[in-house]
Amino acid sequence: MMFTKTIVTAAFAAVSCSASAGGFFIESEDNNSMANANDIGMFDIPGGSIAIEGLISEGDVDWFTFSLSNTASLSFFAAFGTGDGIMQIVSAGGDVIAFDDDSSVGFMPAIQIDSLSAGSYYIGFSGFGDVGASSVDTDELADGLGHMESIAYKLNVGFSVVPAPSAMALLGMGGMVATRRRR
Ligand SMILES: [Ca+2]
Ligand SMILES: [Ca+2]
Ligand SMILES: [Ca+2]
Repeated sequence: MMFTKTIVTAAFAAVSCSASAGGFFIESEDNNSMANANDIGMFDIPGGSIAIEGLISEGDVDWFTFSLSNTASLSFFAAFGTGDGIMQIVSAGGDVIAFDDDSSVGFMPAIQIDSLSAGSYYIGFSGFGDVGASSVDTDELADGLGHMESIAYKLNVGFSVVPAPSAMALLGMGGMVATRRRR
């Protein structure tokens, strides 16, 4: 019984207490590797958006990390005036899930990912000349080397989080336990 109670409490906390609505984040150096990534938070139900403000100059790369409480669909896009930026999305294990150079307007990168599993992920923003599309499905991470761009950027992360079946099952179990305890 005690064990069940603990699980119910944890499930409730995951749904109701994590930041999710949205916000604004300013990058902080040194964020030049996954290990030193700026943490932009835990994303939870129902979703929202975060705007990151940052700056890269020649040789700089900016890494950000976030975690998903449940399966989510995400949209990443960078906006800037001049320069040519690129972006990678990387798993916690260091594998490149997605890369983009110019899918948005002009030289701006944009990436959409459907049904990303719960867990931690990384976003790398760098300049054209660093890594390329061939980095997808490898562990070749942006390191800032090889680019000469100077870019003042806004990186927008939009997300819609869908409760995973396991989370729904936990909540359902919580309801059953509560009913039993009232008897
Ligand atoms: Ca920077
Ligand atoms: Ca940096
Ligand atoms: Ca680009």
